[in-house]
Amino acid sequence: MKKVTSPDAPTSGPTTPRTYRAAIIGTGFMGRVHSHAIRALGGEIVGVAGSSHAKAERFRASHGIARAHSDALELVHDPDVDVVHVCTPNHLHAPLTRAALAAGKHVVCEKPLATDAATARELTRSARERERVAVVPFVYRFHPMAREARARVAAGSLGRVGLAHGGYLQDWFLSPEEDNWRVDPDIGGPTRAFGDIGSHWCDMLEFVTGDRVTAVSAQTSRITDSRGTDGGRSVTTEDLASFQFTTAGGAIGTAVISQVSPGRKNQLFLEVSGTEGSLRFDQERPETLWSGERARTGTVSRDDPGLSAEAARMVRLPVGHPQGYQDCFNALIADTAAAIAGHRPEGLPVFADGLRAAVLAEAVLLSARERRWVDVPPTDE
Ligand code: SOE
Repeated sequence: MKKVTSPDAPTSGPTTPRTYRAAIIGTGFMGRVHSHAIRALGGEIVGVAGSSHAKAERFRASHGIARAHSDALELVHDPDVDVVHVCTPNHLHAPLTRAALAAGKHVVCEKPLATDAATARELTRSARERERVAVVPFVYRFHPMAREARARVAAGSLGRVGLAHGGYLQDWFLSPEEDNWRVDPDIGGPTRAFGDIGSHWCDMLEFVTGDRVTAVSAQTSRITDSRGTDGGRSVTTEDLASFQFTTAGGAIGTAVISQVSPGRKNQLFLEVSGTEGSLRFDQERPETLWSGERARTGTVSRDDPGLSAEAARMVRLPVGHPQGYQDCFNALIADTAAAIAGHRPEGLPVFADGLRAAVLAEAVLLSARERRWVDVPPTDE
C-alpha cells in the first residue's frame, strides 16, 4: 500500500487505497463489531488471532476469514496486513500497538490505548513519528446527532456554554457473581467503570463542546469487595464514579458513571446548557436531540432537513431507517480508511484522544484517592 500520513500530519492530497487489509486481534464482542465494520467497507480481513488457537479458529470459521493465528505477533508482521485492529483485554493494547507501529502498520486500538498515561503518550508520539494512522474508537462521535450537537455549539446556537452534565450508566456488573478480566487490575488496569465508559463520556463532552476539562473533583465506589461465583477474588477497582469539573472555557459540570445501575444498559447522556439554549443527547435514543430554549422546547431529528454538513455526512441510511451502534463503527472504519488514503476526516478519534482519556483517568483516580480537586494537565500531543 502507498505510504500515507496520519490525520494529524500534513497530507499531499487524497488517494484511494487499493483495499483495506486488516488483522483482528481479539475474538470477543469488540472483535466482532470491528469485523462487521471492515466488511461493510469492503475491506479484507487477512487473519485473526485470539487468546487461544481454538477461539481464533472459531472466529475465523464464523466470519469467513482466511487465516487463524495462535501467535498475534506473527499476524502483526504479516506483509499482507496494512492495519492492525487491537481488540484484546486492556493490558495487551500497548504491547501489540507498539509492535504494530514498529512493523509499519496503521492501528485501530480499542480503548484504553494504555492503562497508564505515560505509555499512552509514548504510543501517541510513536504513531506521529512513523506517520501512521492511529485510531482509538470513541465511536459515539459517529452518531449524526452527536455531530449535530457539536455543530450547534460551535455555531454559537447555545450562546455561552456554562453547564454540562450527564452520565454513562450500565448494569452488567450488578451481580457480585459477575467476574471478568476487567476486574483484575493487572489485566483491566487501575480503573474499571471510569476507564471503560467514563472515558467515553469525557470524550463526548469535549467533542461536543470543543472545550477541555481543566480540573476534577471525583469520588469512586464499589458495591462489592469480592466477585466471582465462589465469592472468589477481591476487588480493588470501582463500580461507580462521580465527578464535578471545570473547563477551559469557563463551564462547570458533573457526571455519574456506573456499571451497577439496575435497568440501565448503555445509557450515555449529555446535556449542555448555554445562555441561549440547551441540548441533550442520549445514546439509547440516538436519532434525536432534545433542544431547549426559554420560550420553547423541541426535538431535533436525524430526518430533519437542514442538519449541519457534519451530521449529514454521518447519515448512512434513508429517512425513517434508524441507525445505531454498528453504523457508528462502520462510519469510524470508513473514516479510518479515508485517513489512510490521505484525507483528513473531521472528528476521527486518534491516539491523542486515547492519551487524553488516560490523563483524565489518572486525574479522576488521584482526586478520588486524595479527596481533593486535581488539575488535569493539558495534553498537547
Ligand atoms: C462494556 O462496558 C462496553 O462494551 C464498553 O467496553 C464499550 O466501550 C461501550 O461502548 C459499551 O460497553
